[in-house]
Amino acid sequence: MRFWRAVTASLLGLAISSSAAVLPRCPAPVAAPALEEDASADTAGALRPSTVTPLLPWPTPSKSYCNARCTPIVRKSWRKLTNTEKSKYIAAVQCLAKKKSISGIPGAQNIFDDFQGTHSEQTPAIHWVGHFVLWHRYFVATYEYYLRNLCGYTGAQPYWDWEYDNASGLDMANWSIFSPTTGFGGNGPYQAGDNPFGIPDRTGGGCVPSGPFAFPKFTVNMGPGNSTGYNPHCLTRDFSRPLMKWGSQTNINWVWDTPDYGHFTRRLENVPDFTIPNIHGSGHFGVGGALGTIGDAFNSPGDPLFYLHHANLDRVFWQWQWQKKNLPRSLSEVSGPIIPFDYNNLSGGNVTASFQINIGKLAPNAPLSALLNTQDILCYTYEKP
Ligand SMILES: [Cu+2]
Repeated sequence: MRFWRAVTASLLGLAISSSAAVLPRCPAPVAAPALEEDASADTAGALRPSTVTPLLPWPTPSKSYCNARCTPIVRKSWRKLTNTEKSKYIAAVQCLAKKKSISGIPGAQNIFDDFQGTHSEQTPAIHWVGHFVLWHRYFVATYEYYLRNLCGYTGAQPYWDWEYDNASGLDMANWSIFSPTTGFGGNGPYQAGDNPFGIPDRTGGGCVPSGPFAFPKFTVNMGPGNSTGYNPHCLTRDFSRPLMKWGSQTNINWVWDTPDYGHFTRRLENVPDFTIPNIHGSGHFGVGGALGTIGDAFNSPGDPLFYLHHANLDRVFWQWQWQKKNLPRSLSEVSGPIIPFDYNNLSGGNVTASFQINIGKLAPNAPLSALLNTQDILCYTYEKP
């Protein structure tokens, strides 16, 4: 695990070496997804209508594409965690927000901020590009690594399957993810404010009033916008129910119904237009609206929910990859523009497998080729929902 040793070195402030990993193809034990039965697990899912049918069956990753040294940790849905597992995850996030910053980003006070600031600095280069989905995969996996190796968390990064919540028939105010006692807290109170993009039916905008990330227990230390100067403020949310509904199984199916990486990743982001659905926008703007932290393109990782939202997008990608008939292709092929929106390559070329992802001082650079397989230098898989 030379690669993660280098990440550990970066944790300790040591020199960072870059990695040029290749896709190993050796048999590996794949952990069977074990489902923990616990009375405290959320049962709202019983309301899920049977009409929601995923287009793709659940994959069984082929052992022949997995690194022999990797016994993957299994990422589970937030609503399936026990209350004890939930509180351990939240405690680890709070712990990360107390660890001394290593990024050198001006306003960053702690490692949680280092992640937010790293995303903020790179926002103009990592969205509507070919590397969007793999940049965010690496970013979330590195966050998971820090939670585990710096804050004693023993689980995997949970995901928020909003398509399930959307299909439950419950109003989003009642979704378990927003519980102030066992979740991330809910909407902020309504506050008038600028809404330059015309987010429909925004209902909040103020500080998240309760739960583990309420001010001043938890502070967002940079932003809004592209400033990474120190500006401590409260976590805000601004629910927009019409935009949250974009996170549906129907829209996931539309993203899945694509022949190759380039078309897949383009559909995942779709276009920045609030009248056209996209599943990436559901978690960001359904929760963040116009004034919420997670709706701020630069500072969205300032809301701890960011990581559960992006883990779900990564799961959608993972399932699509492992369901493709041509696995060598879906574990090696990349495309899409280097310059945002340059889908016709008028300004630059397409990314290639050797294109380097950089997440600043948080981890060594990694080529796209090393991030396509979640059981290579990364080492995780997903539990069946
Ligand atoms: Cu992003």
